[in-house]
Amino acid sequence: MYWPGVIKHFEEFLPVTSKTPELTLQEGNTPLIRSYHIVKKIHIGSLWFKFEGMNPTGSFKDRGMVMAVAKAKEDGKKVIMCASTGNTSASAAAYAKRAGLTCIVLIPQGKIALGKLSQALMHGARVLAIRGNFDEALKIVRYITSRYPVALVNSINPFRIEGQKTAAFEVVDWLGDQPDYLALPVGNAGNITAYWKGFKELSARKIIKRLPRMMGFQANGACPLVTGQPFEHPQTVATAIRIGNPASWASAINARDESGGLIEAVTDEEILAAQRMLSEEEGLFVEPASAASLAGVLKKNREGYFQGKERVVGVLTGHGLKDPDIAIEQCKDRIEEVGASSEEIVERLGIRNELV
Ligand code: AN7
Repeated sequence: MYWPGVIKHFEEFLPVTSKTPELTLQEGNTPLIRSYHIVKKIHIGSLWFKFEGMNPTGSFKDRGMVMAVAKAKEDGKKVIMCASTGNTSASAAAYAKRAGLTCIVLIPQGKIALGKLSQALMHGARVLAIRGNFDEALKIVRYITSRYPVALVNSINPFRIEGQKTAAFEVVDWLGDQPDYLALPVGNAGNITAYWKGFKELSARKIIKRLPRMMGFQANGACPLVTGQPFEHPQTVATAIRIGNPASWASAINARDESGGLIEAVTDEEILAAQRMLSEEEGLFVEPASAASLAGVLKKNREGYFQGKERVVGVLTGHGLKDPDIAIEQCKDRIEEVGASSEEIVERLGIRNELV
């Protein structure tokens, strides 16, 4: 079946006018994959993964970006700009080209995953690596975009949230109903804001009867929404969510409280263990930040949080290929070097029963 992308498919829910240019890389319509194996370790009814790494640039950012870039173009802007821990820059760079606009990205030097950097560069964005962190980069982008004719496409741009909320619509479409819990990683807090907005709109239109509880998870070296204080020097292996002062702070807290949910922290070790579990047991390769959803669900399960019948959706925000370094770092010892010889390999594998 033909999929026209999120703007066309969800037109009636989005700020689309007769002047909004057509724009799509056929983002959205990502799979909601049922857990076969990991679910057995958790005291819940069913576990599903919304695999946002299947979007055209490999992360959930494409949903909001297509909307923000289309609106920037509608507004006559020629240049878009963002600060990014990586995925936003990859998405902005791709959609800018698609729309015929120029893209400038500010990234924290040395702290973005290789796959994301390669995307921004290959799509011909102007890439400025600042000697500072994401929060400093965002401050600079806010300053420049408020004074020059450059469109800001970070998630403080409300069109980003509008596009991103379509993920909530798809969860409900695929599941046939709302989940009981939606677990997701939280960095700048645009995504939790967007999902909550999406679910509330479905509820207002009586498409769902109850609202899910939102479970946000930050890395414990970068968990301002948990401590209530900005982190001046956020640190985590999950570079995507290495953010010390989330732009959508208030709306994240609102999503947590209105939904009766929670925002908690998980350790880097828990994040990496969940990342390995997803790839080794379920066949799903995600980047470290994305594994924070599962790490959080496993943590709440250990604490006896679930009753046993809940339907839980974990959002897997970005593809594992985004960050090959951290993946390889964790398992490079497992590569076995052998001679180019059948006998040696049969011997090494310990294969016994010969067919012939
Ligand atoms: C894989 O690209 O902030 O809480 O600049 O890349 O909406 O910020 C990325 C964030 C989760 C957190 N998972 O989402 C950026 C950026 C992945 C991400 C998040 C990000 P928000």
